[in-house]
Formats: sequence, structure tokens, C-alpha cells
Amino acid sequence: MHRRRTDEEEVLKQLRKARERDSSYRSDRVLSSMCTHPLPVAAEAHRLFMGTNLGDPGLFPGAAEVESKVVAELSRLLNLEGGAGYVTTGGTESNVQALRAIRNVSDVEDPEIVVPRSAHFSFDKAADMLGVRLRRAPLGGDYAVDPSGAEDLVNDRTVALVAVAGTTETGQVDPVDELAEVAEEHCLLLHVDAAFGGFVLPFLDDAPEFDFSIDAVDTMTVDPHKMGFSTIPSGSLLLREEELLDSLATATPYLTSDEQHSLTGTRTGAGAASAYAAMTRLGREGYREEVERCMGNAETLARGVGEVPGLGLSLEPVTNVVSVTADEPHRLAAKLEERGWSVSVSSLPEALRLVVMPHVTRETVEQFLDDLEDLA
Ligand code: 0PR
Repeated sequence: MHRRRTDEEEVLKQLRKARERDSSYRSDRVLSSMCTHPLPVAAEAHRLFMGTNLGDPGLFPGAAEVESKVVAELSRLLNLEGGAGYVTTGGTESNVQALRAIRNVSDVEDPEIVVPRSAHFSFDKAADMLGVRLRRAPLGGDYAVDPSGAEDLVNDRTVALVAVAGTTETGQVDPVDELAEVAEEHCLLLHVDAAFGGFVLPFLDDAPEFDFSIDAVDTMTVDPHKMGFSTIPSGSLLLREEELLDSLATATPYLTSDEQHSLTGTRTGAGAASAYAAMTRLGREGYREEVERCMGNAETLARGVGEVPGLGLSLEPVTNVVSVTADEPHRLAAKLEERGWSVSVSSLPEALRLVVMPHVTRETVEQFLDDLEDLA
């Protein structure tokens, strides 16, 4: 730190310079991200609640009220009646806390949880912190988890199964209904990671069932800062039983609340306010339109890829992720990056991974296909 003060103008000049080096979802050719530009009203809501702290809700009853409205709204969207939840910093916190709640209510020594091989790396972090062992269930040819392969991994120490609704690498949706049967058969809890799919699947006509309408689903991760048009950080954890949330309680004697369920202590109300703003502004109607647009673009991209010799699809897009097979996906990605595209290569399958978020327009898709044809 400098010894003396710095002019506001100078401070902002330095920061603007740094910020100019960042991608902006509006103008950049970003096909590698699961985040997008927030709605303007969500950004405004963020600014309005920036200085609030949900870690001390007695000081910020307004922010606390907004948070409970967001949980109620998300519960309605995902067919959870009653239930409990809170606004998190994102999918990682939600997955950690879901596994922690599951571990806390399970009376098993050295507990194990069966997760699909496609599960996001946040589960590795959770397992490491919680002392829970993960067993990785195989995927089928469509990159969704194989339910009987998952069942084969169940033993006396297994306490839960995880399903992913909208996987990070391919956007595939695990057969939650079949995993639910396995969970019921073996008296296991079931967590659904819908960090990405939670704001996609409810707005698709032929989406598979994945939410609390399936009785065996106990907990769910869903992130407004991915397909929800909210600002970062904005995630959520929903739990069917209050008891699950209670198992996360820590006493906070000197605060305005007696206990806390969140992982973080001091936590901004901006994520809750932003999610509330986006959900209220768009409504189901708005999200449906946006999701239809993204899926239309994803399908155009998939069709176009099919016409490029040497390229193929790992699977038909289930959500707005397109997984492209190529001889050397890393080389192709590097060449695309030279042309200013931001793309990623998935590991399972090894393929070019293209996430068609709301900032990816039809025009962008067409330009991308032109470059792909040139380079493949
Ligand atoms: N669950 C799933 C299915 C996810 O895809 C992700 C993140 C998480 C949980 C964890 O969520 P948080 O990152 O909010 O804690 N998926 C993206 C990914 O790893 C996150 C991301 C977003 C990465 C934007 C890069 C980026 O530019 O790809």
C-alpha cells in the first residue's frame, strides 16, 4: 500500500486499464463460459445491495427478506413445496453444503457418496474438506451416468447418490428418475447438481424430469449466475427437509441471529437481490424465450458442425452445450483461439466444448462456423 492517499480519478484509471483486458460477454467471442452478461436490472439490484451483509440479517432485514423470496421463487420453479434453502456464492458452495448436510444427517462411519464421472470438480473439493469418499460411477455412451453402474458402487458405507442435470462438459442430464429408484431401494439421499440446468430444463418442452417433483430428490444446487442472468456471486442450495438445513447450523451467539447455516460468514445480499431482479423482470415467459433462443443457436451450431468434414458431435445437445469430436481437439482449440475465439476442450469426452450462452448470438454462431470450416 502507498504511504499517501491516491486521487479517486487515478485509482479508477488504474482499474479501468485492468478491466479493459477482461472479456466482456456482450462483445467477445466467448464460447467457453457458463456465465453471461447480467440483465441491466440485475446489475442495478447488485449495486443497490452491495453493502448489505446477510451474515448479520438483523441489521439487514430487507436483504434477508429478498433472500427468502428468492428461495421461495426457486422452490416454486423446481417443484419444492415447503423445504428450505439459502442463496450461496455459487455451485461450489451449494455442492459442498449439500454433501455436508448429507454427511451430518447420516450415521455412518467413513461415509461414501456415489457421483457420476462427469460431476464437476467442486465435488472433489467437498470430499476433501468433509472427509467423505467419492465413488465415481461410469457413464453410458450418451455421457449420462449409467444407473446400474452407480448401483454397483453402493455398499454399507454409501450415504448418497449425486445426479447432474446439465453437466459441465457436455450439458447432458443424468437419468434422475432411475437414480431415484436406486436411492429408494438402498435408502440413500439424492443430491441433484442443477447449477447449470436449473435455469434451462424448466423452460424446455421435452426436458427429462430432474427436480423435486421426483420424491427421492433431497437437495439441489441451482445457480442464478449461470443461466439465470444474475450477477456473480449468485448460487442457491435447496433442501427438501428443514432438518437437512438445521444440520448445517452453527451457533453465532453475538450476532443478530442465533445461528448460521451458510458456509461463508460475511456474505453480500447483492447476489440475492440480483437473482430476485432477474427472475422478476423475466418471469417464466422471459426465461423460456431466452432458453429457446440459446437452444436454437446450439442446434444451428450442431447442424453446422455436422457438415464440416472431420468433425462430429459427441451427443445431440440436450441443453445449450455442444460437444464436438475432432481428431485433435486441443490443436483445433488453439487455432480457434488464434482467431480470437475462447473455447475449451473437455476431458470426458475429449472434445471441443462449446457453451452457447445468451451472449452468443446467431451471428456469432455463423461466424464461428465459418472459422471452424476454415480451420478443421
Ligand atoms: N456444478 C456444475 C454442473 C458446474 O458446471 C459448475 C461450474 C459448478 C457446479 C460450480 O459452480 P461455481 O463455479 O459457481 O462454484 N461450471 C463452470 C465450469 O467449471 C464454471 C465456470 C463459469 C467456469 C464460467 C468458467 C467460466 O468462465 O466450467
